Amino acid sequence: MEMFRSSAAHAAAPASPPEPLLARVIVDNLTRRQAHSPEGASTHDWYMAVAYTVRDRMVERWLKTAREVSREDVRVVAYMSAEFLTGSHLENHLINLDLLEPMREAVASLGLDFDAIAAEEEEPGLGHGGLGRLAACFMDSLSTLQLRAIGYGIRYEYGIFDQVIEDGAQREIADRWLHGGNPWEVIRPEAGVEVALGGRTEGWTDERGRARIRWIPERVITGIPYDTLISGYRVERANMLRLWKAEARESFDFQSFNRGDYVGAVDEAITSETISKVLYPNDEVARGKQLRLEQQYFFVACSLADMLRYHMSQGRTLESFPDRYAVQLNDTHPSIAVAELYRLFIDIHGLEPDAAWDLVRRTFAYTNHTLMPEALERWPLPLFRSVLPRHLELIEELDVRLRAEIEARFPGDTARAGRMAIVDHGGEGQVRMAHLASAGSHAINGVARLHTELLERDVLRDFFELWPDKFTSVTNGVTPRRFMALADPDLAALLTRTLGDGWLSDIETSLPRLESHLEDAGFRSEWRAIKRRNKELLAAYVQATIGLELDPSSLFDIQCKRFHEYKRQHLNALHVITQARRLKRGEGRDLPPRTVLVSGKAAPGYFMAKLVIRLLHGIAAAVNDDPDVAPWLKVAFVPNFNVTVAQKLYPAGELSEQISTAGKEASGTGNMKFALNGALTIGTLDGANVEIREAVGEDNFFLFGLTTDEVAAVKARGYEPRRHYDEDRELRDAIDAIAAGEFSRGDRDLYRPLVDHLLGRDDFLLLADYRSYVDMQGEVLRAYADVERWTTMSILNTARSGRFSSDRSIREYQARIWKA
Ligand code: 26W
Repeated sequence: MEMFRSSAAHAAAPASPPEPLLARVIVDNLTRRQAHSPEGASTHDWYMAVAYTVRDRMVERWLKTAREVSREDVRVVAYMSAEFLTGSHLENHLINLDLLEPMREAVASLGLDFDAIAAEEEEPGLGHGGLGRLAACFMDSLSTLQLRAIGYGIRYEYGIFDQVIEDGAQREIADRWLHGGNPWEVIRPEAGVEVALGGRTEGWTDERGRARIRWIPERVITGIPYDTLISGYRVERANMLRLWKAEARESFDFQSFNRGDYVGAVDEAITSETISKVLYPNDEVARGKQLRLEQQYFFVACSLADMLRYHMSQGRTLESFPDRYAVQLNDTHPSIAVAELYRLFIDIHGLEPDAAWDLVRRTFAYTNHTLMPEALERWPLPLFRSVLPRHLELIEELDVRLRAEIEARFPGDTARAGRMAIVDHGGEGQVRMAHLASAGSHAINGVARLHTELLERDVLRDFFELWPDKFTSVTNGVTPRRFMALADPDLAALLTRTLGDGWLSDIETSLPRLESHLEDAGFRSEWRAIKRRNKELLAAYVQATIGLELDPSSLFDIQCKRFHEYKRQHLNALHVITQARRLKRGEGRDLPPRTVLVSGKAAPGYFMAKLVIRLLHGIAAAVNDDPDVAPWLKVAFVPNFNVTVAQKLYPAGELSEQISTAGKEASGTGNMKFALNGALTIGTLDGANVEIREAVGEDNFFLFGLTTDEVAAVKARGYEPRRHYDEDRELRDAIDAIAAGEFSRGDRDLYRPLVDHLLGRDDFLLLADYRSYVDMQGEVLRAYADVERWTTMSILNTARSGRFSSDRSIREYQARIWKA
């Protein structure tokens, strides 16, 4: 082992003396924490040793922040989210601590391969997609902007499934991310919380003769917090993520055991632990499952009890709670918090309902992330009553309040009151969580300008008309630390050489300075060379993963996101089929070659989405081995899209596919990551695409498709998708090819559900947007053929996308909602 040769060896180390301390500390951690000598250590042991070394470096910053929070009268942001898609921690912390290079050298000085060590880290897949990743980007920016914050969530034992592709079909594998141990978390058993569930309520009279209600739960479980440090970029502070694990109060029932009822002895433990066992795999579709409601209430109850306990332990008053904590509800998943805090104030702390409600509203703010009706959570009343009987009583009381407020503002408008009620008593009854969140919050925001407009105009129209001042819009953002510096180190190095060392702390003001280098030939050729290298790296990964050789001189056209019909991965497929048929006819061979890469998971129960994944594999099989097509067009499905895979895709992207039906994608954040890495967008005027196009300039954006209003008009007129099929020969050919089994080894039945849907309903207007999309894709290739023009457009996309930093988003939340 290098480490044990005489120190003379080290004298020869590169210019910036490596941190010998680092190497020594790593070996110390290997021996002390992993109980391994360097000789016998596995790469995983070295990873753990390196991880502990980095974690130890940050503990001081964390304790410093905690001390300040306890001493100062600062407001703490509590970000409540059922999902945190953090990605791997090691390299992100090293970027934030400016230790990546020194660590690479220290590890090299031990004769080890840093990348192999870093690859040992299991990515915590504690989320599905956009919402979960946004929460993680926000935590990075909260730390970097040195705002005191706690991220509250669930420590799922099994995160989002791993996707494997078998014969073109997705198969889900359980994500045992914890099996190798997790060096980044610290268990806090002393901060455990007891959470009640089920049961009934009963009245009682308190010492002041007041009629009170108490909750007699059917069962009580324990929540144990696990804390993970969240570092910031080049700052002396760190925040934390407090994720809750469910455990039985009594993890072992000796009486049952002594009675020989061995199953009974651990029964409670098993049932309790299931609450934090697994992340629900479906996104954008609310399935009223009891366990999901219990998961939501569990982490909310733990988190609010944790905040109140700390608040009271500091001798602070309940009245000052909203001044101390700004609680952000990341969609409706944690919105039961509104009723829980109301219950705690009234039932536990004996506050008067009016005072309690005022405190509740001043504490919460609610972010909506979707317009999809099926994604809005509505809990069946019987289920809700059986799990949370006391909360239902309180919510019924809140509905009385709400009705009074509506009556005062819209006298006699019972229809409006009915539409707005939190509890919809129609049929078996439903508890509408978006209504609870809206009523219980002082601020409501959408995640892109168009999205907020649609919220105010449609989904939350009644609430906007009642409380217009509550509504604001905060366009999403992404952290440049992970999605530029970590994912695209060559680009980051060029930006550091060009913009100076501090660019990463404030890309909103630094990136625009790139425009002054637009005419610099050296800068331009480096720009192209970096993109080329990133494409070669991705090509190597694709070769290694699916055994497909890609042409790094071709246009890398990438669509990576969750599979959903509104995201229209099947529109991308229709374009590929059309292109392949043209090439088969010998057309378009004068244009540059294109590589279409698609990546994303489908919810396990989402039949149509899984069918589109199969179709893409069928098309790839047909195209990639066809000598008349493959030299100009190849298709690659990159399996198991997650944060780690995403970090390989964004830097290599040249064309970013953001092709959702206008009015459906709330914002999108992948669109921002691609633009920041110099990719050009082909997209509709949907979500944040609208603002990206405004920022980069319409000449540097490939726009197509119907607008939101045009979509509404087409639907209002009565949409007949078959008309497009009849009138557009290329479209008809493409659909007929699918129906004929060309991508399913002649099986004409496999894709029938998809073809029938497209020709029958086509809810997401693929056929209506097909021609505009295919023609714009032609524009793209013609633009790509002009290397200098493309380089300019690419540089301008990066230079003008600084506003899509999550630092800017957090500054807006801070200024308009939290005022922390
Ligand atoms: C109840 C099941 C469920 C689970 C997750 C319903 C809805 C969700 C999320 C809201 C889905 C989601 O991730 N939405 C995405 O949020 C991103 C961050 O704001 C946006 O950029 C995306 O446009 C939006 O689809």
